[in-house]
Amino acid sequence: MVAKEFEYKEKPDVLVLFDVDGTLTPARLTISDEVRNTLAKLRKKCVIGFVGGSDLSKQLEQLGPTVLNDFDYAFSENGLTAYRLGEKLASQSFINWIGEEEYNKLAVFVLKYLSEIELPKRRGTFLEFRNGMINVSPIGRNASTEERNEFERFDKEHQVRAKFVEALKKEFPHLALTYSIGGQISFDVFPTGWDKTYCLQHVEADGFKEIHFFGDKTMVGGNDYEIYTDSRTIGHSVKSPDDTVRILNEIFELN
Ligand code: M1P
Repeated sequence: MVAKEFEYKEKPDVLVLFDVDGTLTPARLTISDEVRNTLAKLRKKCVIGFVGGSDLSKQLEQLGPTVLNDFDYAFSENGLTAYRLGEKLASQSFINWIGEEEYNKLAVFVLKYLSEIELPKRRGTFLEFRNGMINVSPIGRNASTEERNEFERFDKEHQVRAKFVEALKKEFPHLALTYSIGGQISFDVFPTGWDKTYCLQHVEADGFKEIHFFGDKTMVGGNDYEIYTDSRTIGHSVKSPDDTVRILNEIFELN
């Protein structure tokens, strides 16, 4: 049965979910008017939501201050922070899952490892503590856009993040953690299973007949892979926000 709140739409039993970086916006940058207008047209037809790895403060910067009103569903940190029609839904937390003692060991290892590796530049905020995960960045989250691009090139050559992840797996084999390199300068660490498929439990009660997912990191190891290949979704792999708009116009006949 279709939820009452969505009855006004043309296709109230169709949900379209979007990754943020590389799908709705260029990496870490803001949404264009073209994407915004396309989403507004789509929302008249279907139920729409975003599911990002970042926390809500980043999505407010990227998608705009009215983001909770512009989408039917808003999922930050893979859905560990979740909103439906602007109302917050109940969710779990990383710290409750891992416990203070193990988290302390993990944080100490991360900070020690970071202090010992060779890097051309270091900025600030190397370990970001979020509700549903931690985010680890060798250069630091305070890096500028130019510094991000520099780090990304350096990392391609030296595999800083991949080596770091291997060291963490070796040190903490008893923890069921997933390490996800989804962006340019960092990687996310969260309990296995708390990938983007986590958000799907929040939409179950609305009984959608079709759930579309659009993402750019859909390859194995990318942070869209699990939800893109999940049997509950119809996955669309995109190369850029322009590509997203093109496919939406084709499938949902928005023009
Ligand atoms: O949304 C993808 C990733 O975006 C950011 O990554 P980075 O800062 O490395 O470009 C982070 O917010 C990360 O958590 C997120 O998965």
